[in-house]
Amino acid sequence: MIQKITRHAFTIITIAIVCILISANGLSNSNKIKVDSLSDRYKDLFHLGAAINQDIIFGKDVQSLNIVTSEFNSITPENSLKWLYLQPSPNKFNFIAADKYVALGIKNNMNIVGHALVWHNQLADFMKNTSSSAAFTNHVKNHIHTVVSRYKGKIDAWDVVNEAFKEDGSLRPSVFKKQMGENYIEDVFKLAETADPDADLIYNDYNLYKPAKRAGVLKMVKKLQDNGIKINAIGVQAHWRLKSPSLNEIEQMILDISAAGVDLMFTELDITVLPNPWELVGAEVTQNFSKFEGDPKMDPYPNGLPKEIEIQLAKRYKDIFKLFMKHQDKISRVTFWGVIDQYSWLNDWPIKGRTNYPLLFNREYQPKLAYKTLANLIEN
Ligand code: 9MR
Repeated sequence: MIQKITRHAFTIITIAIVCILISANGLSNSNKIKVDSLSDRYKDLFHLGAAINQDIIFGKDVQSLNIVTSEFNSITPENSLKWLYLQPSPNKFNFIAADKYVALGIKNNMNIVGHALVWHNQLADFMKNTSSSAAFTNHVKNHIHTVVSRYKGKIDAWDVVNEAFKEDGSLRPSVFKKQMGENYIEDVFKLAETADPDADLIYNDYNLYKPAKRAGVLKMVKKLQDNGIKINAIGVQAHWRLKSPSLNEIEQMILDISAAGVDLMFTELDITVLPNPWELVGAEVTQNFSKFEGDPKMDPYPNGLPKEIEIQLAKRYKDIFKLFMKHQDKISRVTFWGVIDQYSWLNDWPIKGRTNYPLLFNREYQPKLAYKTLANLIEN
């Protein structure tokens, strides 16, 4: 009898425990809030991307890689697809990093950007030393054909030409202009289109919020359009500061570019929080700022970002994104130039060895206030 009662009691207790576990589990499931990634939140507005370096591409920086694959839906190679690395000597291509980069984008179903086909920087030395114009042009044809065809149907958009204009809106006297002539931009856009007719073709540059430079670029766009040459978008680099450009300047730029009948992509967004030597010494870009290296006045936050600056940065990102949201019909992508502050190019430019904080993730791979502010701009 006692045995029977004990058996019953045991059964009842077991059933009770199972019920408690089931209901607790149900409760926790119903309480679980799914938190969307940043790119999920903005997915109905525009692609949200990040530029990724070699360590991310090769999976050495796993934490950054995890941020990229979970938070962004577009990638740009920070350096790996530049001419110097793809074709360092004539017709000797190295596709190891580029293949890995493209495979990463495909695996994660991302929008994949190619950066950049024609640029006077990070160009192979042999191109700078080629004396015959015909040979130079053949190298350009070969480069564009080989690289763009290899990733046909895989790379969604190409920065075909990067930084071809001077601040006054005239064509930069680059080696491309010197060797291929005034119409080289048209020629290389045609070459890119032939190699992959379906890829979006972009002209990419900085300081386009400045009217004179923008006017020069938009004149070129019109020339291409008038001649029936495909150009899909203007890439606005957006290496900006806490206080400039003004929101009015940015808005005018958005309106003007859109009115030219091309798409607008913010291709390289970051915001420096450090003092700018140009403000101190004028506006000559080629100026050497090495005299400021190690100057504590120019590197005020080596041990961490003060709260009030972090708040200013978040507010600046918020203001900019509100503008982007207002004009989302004209903007198809916003890409940050990097993932965590530690590896931003802005730690070394325009003064080497500073500690900058321009991005959405800090040196501990944690989302900053700026990230949270942008996430909260859009309801979960
Ligand atoms: O972020 C890139 C940095 O690692 C390179 O050293 C630098 C060389 O010029 O290029 C940086 O990326 C540039 C991009 O390719 C074009 N627009 C300006 C970017 C910042 O300089």
